[in-house]
Amino acid sequence: MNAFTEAIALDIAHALQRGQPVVALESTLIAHGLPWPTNLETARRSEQAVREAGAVPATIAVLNGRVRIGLSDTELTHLAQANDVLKAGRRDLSPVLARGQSAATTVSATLWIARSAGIGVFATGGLGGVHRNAAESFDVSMDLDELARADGSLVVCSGAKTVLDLPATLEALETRGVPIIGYQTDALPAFTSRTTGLPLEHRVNDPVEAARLVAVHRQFGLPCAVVLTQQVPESEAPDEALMNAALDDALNQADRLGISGKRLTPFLLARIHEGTGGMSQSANAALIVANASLAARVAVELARIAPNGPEAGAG
Ligand code: PSU
Ligand code: MN
Repeated sequence: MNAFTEAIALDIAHALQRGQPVVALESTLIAHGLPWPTNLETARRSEQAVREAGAVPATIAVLNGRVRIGLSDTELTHLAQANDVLKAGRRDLSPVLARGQSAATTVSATLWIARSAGIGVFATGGLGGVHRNAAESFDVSMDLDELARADGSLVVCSGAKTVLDLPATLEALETRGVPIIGYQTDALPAFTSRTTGLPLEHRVNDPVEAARLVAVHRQFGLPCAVVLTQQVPESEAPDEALMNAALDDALNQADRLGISGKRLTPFLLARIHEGTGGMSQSANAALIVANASLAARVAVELARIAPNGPEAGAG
């Protein structure tokens, strides 16, 4: 029992009570990361991928001033279609809740809500991180600080978004002591790009190995999340040259138009989707679904080997 008990859909609450695997999914990529109708399809396919792997999906958002863990299809559709849904990081939660507003939750907000509800496994697309001009703008996503305090959570992603300063993002994770583990890869993936060429020191090759690592991390009580990162499926990776040209163009446009702060990520993603003729968009969708599936497979193993983890409601 906790402050979020009443916000949890029944199937998720039951799974948590019984120590069955649950995977949290974020909603910003639905409301602000992908265009209609790819966003709704991706949200549905992610939930389906979690179910197929034997876990229960828990998509998280704020609707009319209430935290919601587990959404109906009508609610998912609303998030995907409405244009008045805000983007909420952890710092936006209290004002959005107090004013009765609706918001999609980013990695930082979703991770915090999931952990508070006892859900210890979370899947997303690309992490937020250090933006390219951060030395001047100080634009560093609150995702990083939340990862640093999300003790025992597992976050499955495809590295950090290509639009970021990726070497600086890796350094920032190191500073915060957050382990980042390659899943069947030795280098950091960059979202829709399969590799940044930036080496990762740690690697696992299957869900069992990943689950063991997370179980050890939890046993030690380390105060941060574990990040598990895999590449976009090879058949879906867009052409690198096309991607890079679209990215440069998007960054220039953002600079010219003075787009900054929380509008920057959605702006860049939309421009890149346009600039690659939708190729980055289908890659983006594919990696999100693949991450949901991997998170579920690891959650199933975790529930098997460490039945007293946060999934059992102890978190
Ligand atoms: N990755 C995606 N699409 C997204 C995001 C990440 O595939 O929309 C979102 C995530 O919700 C992440 C957020 O937490 O962008 C980071 O935003 P910012 O850079 O404003 O912190
Ligand atoms: Mn930011």
